[in-house]
Amino acid sequence: MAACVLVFLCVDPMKLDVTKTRKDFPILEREVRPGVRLTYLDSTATSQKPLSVIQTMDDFYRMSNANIHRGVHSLAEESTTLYEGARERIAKFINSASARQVIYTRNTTESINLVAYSWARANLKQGDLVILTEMEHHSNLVPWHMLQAERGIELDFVPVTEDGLLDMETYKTLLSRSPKLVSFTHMSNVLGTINPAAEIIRLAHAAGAITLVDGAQSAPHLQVDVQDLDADFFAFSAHKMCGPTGIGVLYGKAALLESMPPFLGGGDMIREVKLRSFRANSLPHKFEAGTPAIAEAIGFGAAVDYLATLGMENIAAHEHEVTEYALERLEEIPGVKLFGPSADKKGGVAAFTLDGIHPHDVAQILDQDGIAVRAGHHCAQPLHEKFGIPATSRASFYLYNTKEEVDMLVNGIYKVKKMFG
Ligand code: C6P
Repeated sequence: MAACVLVFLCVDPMKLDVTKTRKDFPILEREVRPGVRLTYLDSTATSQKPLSVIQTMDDFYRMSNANIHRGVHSLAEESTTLYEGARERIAKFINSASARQVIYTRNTTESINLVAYSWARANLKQGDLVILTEMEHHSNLVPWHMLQAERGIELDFVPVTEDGLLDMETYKTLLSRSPKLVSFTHMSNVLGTINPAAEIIRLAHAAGAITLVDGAQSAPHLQVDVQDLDADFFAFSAHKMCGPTGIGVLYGKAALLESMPPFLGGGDMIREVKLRSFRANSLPHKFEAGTPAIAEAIGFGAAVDYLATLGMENIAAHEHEVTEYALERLEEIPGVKLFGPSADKKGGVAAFTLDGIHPHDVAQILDQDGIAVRAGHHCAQPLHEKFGIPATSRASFYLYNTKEEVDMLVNGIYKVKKMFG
């Protein structure tokens, strides 16, 4: 508590102290090869982890490791308390009305699949319409393709405009066809577009549809308030928000989650089992079959503590500053084509092509200088098709990135251009 007070006395609470923040991430100190420092511009794929998360998980395995919900011995109680305590803090982080509405999953992908297998298979029949968008990640496309093949549901898509925004007028037209579900990404992992989620949800509800928000890219970067959004389901992953891999969350409105059948069957998700029948457990355990990712859930709790201490608004403001600078600098480079809207409508993502040079070559040459960017379709192949390109190079920015790193990227791109003549 005393430390908290000191932090706020010493640092302008509106401004993220990036030099100090970087010291929390041991990996940022490393050299990729002798003499070459890491410039990590791939947090959209996965973020780096602060010491507090690493230490929390290390402490758990050293001191408290035991299975949860299964023992009365001290360690079992301790690990259960830590695991459920993390759930409480994650619930608070997204302003869920209760922790029982926060279901632990492996990641965003599994959260979306949970809705597709449980809610959708119980509620959708042949001909029912699900609205998606053209900027979805494969995780929010393929589960619906699978259901379409199995059930004959219909899919339709909100188009993406040339400047990387959702075409809201067409969305309104699609809503007149009485969809059952609208499932969309809050923030695009390629264009960086921050979609008007509250408005999309309000319109969906007015048309009688329920909503699923893919928050994989928004939860790490924006202040998310699931009650304010009025989202029916909200899916996100720990590993993109300073937490470990192997743990994610599906948030859902209590009445919906209560009404849904279990997803996977096994231990912990049951109240009673007979040879020929079972009764499901209450929320949230109904959807958490088998021994879960205990250390990872506890690490996720430490990650949201870390983000909350820095302040999500401060994180978003810092990322905006770096992204705005990055877009300005990248635009200056002849042959660079950027995708997505202007900085005021997007998060910390800059996807681009470089005239005549394959994105994989760009990424590989940047790597020689320790600059980590991703190249490919970023699991958003239909979006790339829409723009008539097979792939992009993508630099992404998080709370530890600096304008100096943007300069490194820009210099690196000039070097790529020089190498290719
Ligand atoms: N995008 C990227 O490099 P998982 O893998 O389940 O944690 O997250 C899936 C996912 C879902 N939706 C969006 C918008 C995403 O960006 C991602 C993950 C990473 O862009 C890995 S492909």
